[in-house]
Amino acid sequence: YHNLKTETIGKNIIHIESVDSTNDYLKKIGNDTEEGTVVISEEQTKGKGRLGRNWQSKPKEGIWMSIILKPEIIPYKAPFITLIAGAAILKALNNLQVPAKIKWPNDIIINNKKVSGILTELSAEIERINYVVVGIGMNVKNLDFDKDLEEKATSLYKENYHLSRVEIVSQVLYEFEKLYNDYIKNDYKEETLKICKEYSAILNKDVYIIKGDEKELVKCIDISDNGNLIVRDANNNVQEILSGEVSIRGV
Ligand code: BT5
Repeated sequence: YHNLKTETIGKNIIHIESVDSTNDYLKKIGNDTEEGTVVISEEQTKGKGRLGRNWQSKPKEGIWMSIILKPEIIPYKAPFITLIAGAAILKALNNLQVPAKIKWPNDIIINNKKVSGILTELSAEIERINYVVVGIGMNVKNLDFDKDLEEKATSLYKENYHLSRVEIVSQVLYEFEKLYNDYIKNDYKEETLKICKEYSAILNKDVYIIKGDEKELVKCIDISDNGNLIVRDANNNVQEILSGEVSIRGV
């Protein structure tokens, strides 16, 4: 990672062969670890998605990495960091000529299949953040997936983008650092919001919002300043959807 152009993010990189989950790795050492430390593993034996779901992370096929952050912001502002990571991934991929889109809040897709996902975890007191761990998974070299994922997952190689993992990591961390500093130091969110809207796969579309066993058909109309999804429901009421609690499925 010698060509890394960042100042704090990735200054310290821990590269390991195998781990249960890079998020869990950082959470165990969170209080004693410097902001910006990045853990990258060649394999995860228990990669995690949101809400207890599984993230397939086979050896050497993708980027399985986590970043630890110690922002001095109030805890409720932490979920926006997921959108910052999403915007950084979109910018990085677009810099590398890969036309990716985002399915709010945490899915990066190519040709309607998921290529990358983000899992943000927070350790906080009432008013204060101890640390935030941002996990990024990206399928790079996978040529096939387990049966249950075949229809909905893809990799950069499968889409004919032959990029090296190091190059992508450098770009993602570089773009992430800029957007993250804007947010933490200047409370500046516009660039992240602009990217998430411009490359959105769901704005102006009808989708199902899935929350537990409930499923509701809505039209996505905007992303609010704090990163929530604004939708219009079947009764023509406008609702603001918080990330973290829902999944979104196309119609
Ligand atoms: C996510 O959850 O998309 C978050 C994924 C975060 C993974 C990174 S890897 C480094 C760090 N360490 C971890 O342990 N995790 C993070 P969610 O939106 O809940 O999506 C999970 C769903 O995506 C699963 O239920 C599958 O349907 C699908 N999925 C699982 N593995 C996949 C893969 N490799 N590629 C595409 N889709 C996958």
